[in-house]
Amino acid sequence: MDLRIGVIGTGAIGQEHIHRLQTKLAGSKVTAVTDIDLERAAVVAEKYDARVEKDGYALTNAPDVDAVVVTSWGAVHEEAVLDAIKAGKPVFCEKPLATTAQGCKNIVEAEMAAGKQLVQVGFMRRYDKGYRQLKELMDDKTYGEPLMLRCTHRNPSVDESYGTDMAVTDTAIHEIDCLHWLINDDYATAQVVFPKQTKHTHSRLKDPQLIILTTKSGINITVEVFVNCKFGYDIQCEVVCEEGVVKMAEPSFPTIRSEEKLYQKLENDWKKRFIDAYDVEMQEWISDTKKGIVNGPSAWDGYVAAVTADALVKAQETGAVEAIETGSCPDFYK
Ligand code: NAI
Ligand code: ISE
Repeated sequence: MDLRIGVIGTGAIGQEHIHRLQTKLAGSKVTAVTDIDLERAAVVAEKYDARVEKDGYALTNAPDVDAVVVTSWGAVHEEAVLDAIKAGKPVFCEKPLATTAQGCKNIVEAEMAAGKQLVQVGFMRRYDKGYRQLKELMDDKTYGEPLMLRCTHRNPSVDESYGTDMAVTDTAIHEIDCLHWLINDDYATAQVVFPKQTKHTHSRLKDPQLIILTTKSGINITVEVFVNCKFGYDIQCEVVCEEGVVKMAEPSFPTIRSEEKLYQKLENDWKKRFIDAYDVEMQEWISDTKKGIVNGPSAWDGYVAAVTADALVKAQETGAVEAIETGSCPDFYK
């Protein structure tokens, strides 16, 4: 039987998820949608043969909604996820789980009190083929222990509303989630260094930034965030291990020989770069939800991401090395 899904927030990523759920993936059906912009919700509902609910609470509690997808603005995620937990319904929430660490903690506590894991956070990198290949090598310790990670997260450009903290909270947040999962370790410290700034940035944005994380076992991680790099969307991850260096595969494009040049295209859009990952993420969530389990990034992972992001934003301001203190992962999430 199809999993009947209700979607809260019919903006950009909400529409993309509804499109993949209704047209690409197996085993689910979007039955209801809602948005504070009810006209937008109505247009989307009509296009995808769903109905409109008046608000998130009504949608979550509707009898023909088995599970909820939250794709509204970050600031209202906490309330929507808590409603789903109260209703005992599985919920997939786009990042961030909540905009504060305390908000994420409230969700963790509510889920533990309910006694069953229901929450998955939309960190899609864990479903990307390149990262999964690296993860297999890390889990098997094929090249020994990881010692250092060198990553880049480059976007061609950002608009004027993007400020210095967003390099952490909106952009590097994907590495923050995916890297501790990749190397099976917990973060210990956070630091941010600002190199010479690009002329393409604006007064409220420091760009580029070098994020430095260390883990409890002493692994050193650097993530270059450069969001006005101009040349394309460029995600790299290299792990230096004891017995070898492993670099994530680049997305594959044909090699072109033309006009005395030999080159390959680079992706320029994060949606295209991770489109397969979003599909796999949602397909696995559907099948795990039907089995009554959560296998993807949990509410605890959402909390870890929020605490780590807070430490990095503090480090942007202080210039110091800041401690990352999440406490230990409750058995409930192990
Ligand atoms: P958007 O602004 O295009 O869409 C958000 C929609 O939510 C809007 O239509 C808005 O009216 C609606 N909304 C706001 N408050 C609501 C409420 N209380 N109830 C119902 N609807 C409400 O934003 P976008 O780009 O779709 O982002 C949505 C979320 O997805 C954000 O948290 C963002 O960080 C996350 N996101 C995740 C990505 C990923 O790679 N995993 C990529 C892009 C966005
Ligand atoms: C955006 O919100 C994303 O989630 C993308 O994956 C990231 O590359 C981009 O920098 C963010 O703005």
